[in-house]
Amino acid sequence: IVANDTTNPTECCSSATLIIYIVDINDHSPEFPQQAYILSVKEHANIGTKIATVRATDPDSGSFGRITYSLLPKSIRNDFKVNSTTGVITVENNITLDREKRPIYYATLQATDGGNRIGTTALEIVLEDINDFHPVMARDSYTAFITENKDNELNIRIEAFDNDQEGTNNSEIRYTIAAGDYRQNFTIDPITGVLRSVGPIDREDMKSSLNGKIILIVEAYDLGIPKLSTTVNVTINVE
Ligand SMILES: [Ca+2]
Ligand SMILES: [Ca+2]
Ligand SMILES: [Ca+2]
Ligand SMILES: [Ca+2]
Repeated sequence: IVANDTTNPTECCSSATLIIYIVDINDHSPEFPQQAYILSVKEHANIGTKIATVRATDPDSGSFGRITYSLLPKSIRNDFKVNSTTGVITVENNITLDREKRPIYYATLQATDGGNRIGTTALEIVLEDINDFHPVMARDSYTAFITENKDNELNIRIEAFDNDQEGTNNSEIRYTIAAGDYRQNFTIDPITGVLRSVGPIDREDMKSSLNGKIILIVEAYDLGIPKLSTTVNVTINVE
């Protein structure tokens, strides 16, 4: 600023330097780099397990650029948590995060600056399967009748189911004969569960205490790590 109270254009004046401060206004909302994020975490992961860090930016200064994070809807906060200052998303409840009940969660991550301007991004949180289901037999027990001295007479299918994710090792089942007298006289197809007799069985050769009854214990196990299994009794009456 120059002040001049003479008509002399030179050596006339006094001057002062004026610094103008531009006062920031809150003209930016927080912004996330992506409109949506697909995140994943193992089902039943421990409380506090870190899933991801999702942060927004806001170029305003001071509190107008200071971001607070929150998850919406409120009900999602029973299962997941976001650190309000860091944007780190973690597991909040390891029991309810159950892929067999609900495999995918949808949430909105909201960023709010100190002037209440808001930015949001969509979260899709996918639960990864763990092997937490045992195979379950289709029946409590199996009974079959075969005639002695006849070849390859037995042909029954043992069947089990597994609730873990379809098409993965966690639900893929194999069958085996785990125990039983005369088990060497039988085979089971490990994949189809079809149980067959191998060669004839002579009832008179069997231990009399068995009373013509052979009990095989068939095991069904999945291919998860660690594997889980179940067994069923198969009673074969030799007549
Ligand atoms: Ca702002
Ligand atoms: Ca589960
Ligand atoms: Ca599972
Ligand atoms: Ca399983």
